[in-house]
Order: sequence, then structure tokens, then C-alpha cells
Amino acid sequence: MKRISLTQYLIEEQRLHNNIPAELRLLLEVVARACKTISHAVGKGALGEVLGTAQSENVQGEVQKKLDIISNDILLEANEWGGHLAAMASEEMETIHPIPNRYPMGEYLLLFDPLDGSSNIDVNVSIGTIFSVLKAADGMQAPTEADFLQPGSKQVVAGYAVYGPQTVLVLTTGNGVQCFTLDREMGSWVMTQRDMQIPADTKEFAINASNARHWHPPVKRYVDEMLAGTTGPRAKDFNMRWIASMVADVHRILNRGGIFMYPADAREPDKPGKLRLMYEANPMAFIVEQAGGAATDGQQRILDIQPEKLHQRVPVFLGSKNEVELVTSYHKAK
Ligand code: AHM
Ligand code: MG
Repeated sequence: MKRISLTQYLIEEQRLHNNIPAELRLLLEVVARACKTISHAVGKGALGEVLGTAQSENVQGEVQKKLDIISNDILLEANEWGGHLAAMASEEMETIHPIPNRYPMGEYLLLFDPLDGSSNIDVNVSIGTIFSVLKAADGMQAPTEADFLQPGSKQVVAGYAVYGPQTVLVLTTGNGVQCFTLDREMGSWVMTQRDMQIPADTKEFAINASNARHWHPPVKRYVDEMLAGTTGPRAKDFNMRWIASMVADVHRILNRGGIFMYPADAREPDKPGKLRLMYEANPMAFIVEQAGGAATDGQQRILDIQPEKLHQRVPVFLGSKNEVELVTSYHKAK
């Protein structure tokens, strides 16, 4: 079977389909290269002295792992000088990172969760990088946080890498979802799946069930009905998976369907869920919708949410369309 590289795919998107400008293509190549570098660091593990905790906390008060910081630095350094970006924002940085004056300024904004699934770093379980690209407003001079506060429907690209048994890169430019596998010997990304599609129905769900006692009634009802099996209202058995790396859970769903949930719960009314809108929910929602799935916060489409803060959190329900619609309808019926 003839396989094409990421570069060839992106050039075809630019030239044949007129779907991405050259600047965006080059930006994506840089992000993909940075993911390759992170994959290499992850693969070294203890031998590279990259495991364990750093002596710092991020803006959300979470203790940072060494790999959180290393991955953030790799993405910043790789993307600073290319001339395609105006600024970057990261889950690991308090505020935005404008492109330094010594480099030309481009028209795109890059957002990332440099190392998703941090709790899995030290135990050799799949982790990843999530990224999202927005276009800066025309004529923008000095980028500010406000320039980033665009709804997810404005994303021009979203993608993630999974550092697992294989390293894969999954991305959408708004024209379907493609998966590339890193050929470690050649150092190149090779397309291994074209136009990924999430089945509308599923018998698999993903949620951190240890929080069940805090769930709001619509989530509790939805999960209880699945757990009731063949004699319950859903009249079928469901299976559960929870990797605790969103990238890996979403990757499974893109491959064989399922629903992923990280709901708000009764503990912290001011903190709607754990996941961040700009770095996790929006890029994953864009990818999932492009693969025929759905993504809501329980009430509305995630991509329609107007962000108010860079580090805003949202409840997340995404994956197989019919399941996401069902749990969303339970929220609306409440
Ligand atoms: P992180 O970006 O700090 O790694 O946190 C996000 C991760 C997701 O990848 C995953 O779905 C979730 O946190 C797991 O949370 P929990 O530990 O509550 O199960
Ligand atoms: Mg994360």
C-alpha cells in the first residue's frame, strides 16, 4: 500500500483543495516537529531524567511534572521563530506568550496543552499533546489575551499527538480527520488512517467513576441506565474504559466509538469540570465533529461557547453522536 507523508498531505490540502494557506501548512509542520521531539523525550523516560515532579505549580495550582515543563519549552522554542505566529497560549503558562520582537510576526495564534495526561507520565501509560490554531484579527498589532477568546468554531486547525505504543498525530484542517504514525527509523509522519469516522452508536463509555457521589442528576441517570445492562432502559450491556489521558481516551473513541465524559459536579460550583475549554475541549470537539461525532457541555455545542477566560474550564461530553445527544437531552430535561 502506498502511503503518503504528512508533508505531502498538507501540500495536497494547500494546492489541490485550497483548504489551507502555505503559512498554515508551515506552522503545522513545525508543531508536528515539536511533537516528534516531545515523543523522543517521553521515550527516554528515566534514562533521559525526564520523569518526576518539578519544583513548581502551574496557573491552576497543579504541581507540574518535569515533562510538562520540557514539553511546553519544546513547543515554545520550535514555534517562536518561524514567522507564522503572533502569539501562543498554554495550559502551563499564566498568560499569553507573544512572539519576541526579534522574529517576524505572523497572523496565527497557537494554543496547546503540551503534555496531557500528566498523572500517567511516571507509570509508562499513554500521554499526549493537544493543540489548536486560531487566526488573529486582521490588523492586530500587539496580541493580548482577548485575541484568543474566540469560540471553538473559529479554529482553523486542531490536533493531538499520542505518545503510546506508537506515536500518532491526529489532525483536522476542517476537511475530515487524518491520522499519521511516526516512523521512528525515518523520523517522518506517515498517513495511516484517512477520514476517521466515529460510529453514531456505541456500547462503551469513559468517565472517572470515583466521582459518582458528586455527579449531578442528569449524569447519574445516564450512567445508571448504562450500568443497568440488558434489563435496564437501554436494554444492552455497556463496557467502561478510563485511561485518565484525554488524548488516549479520545483516540480510542475515534477508532471504535464511545462516549467520553468529564462533567461538572457538586463539589465546586464555580469550577465547571476539570478540563479546559481552550486547550482540551475545543480542539477535541473540532476533531470529534469532523469525524461525525458530537461534543457538548451538557447544554450546548462546545464549539459555540464564547470563552470568557483563557484558562476557563467546561464540562465535556463527546464522542458517538447518539450517546452525546442522549446525555445532553437529560441535562435539558432537568
Ligand atoms: P492534565 O492536562 O493536567 O494532564 O489533566 C487533564 C487530564 C485528562 O487528560 C484526563 O481525561 C483527566 O485529566 C483525568 O482526570 P482524573 O485524574 O480526574 O481522572
Ligand atoms: Mg490536559
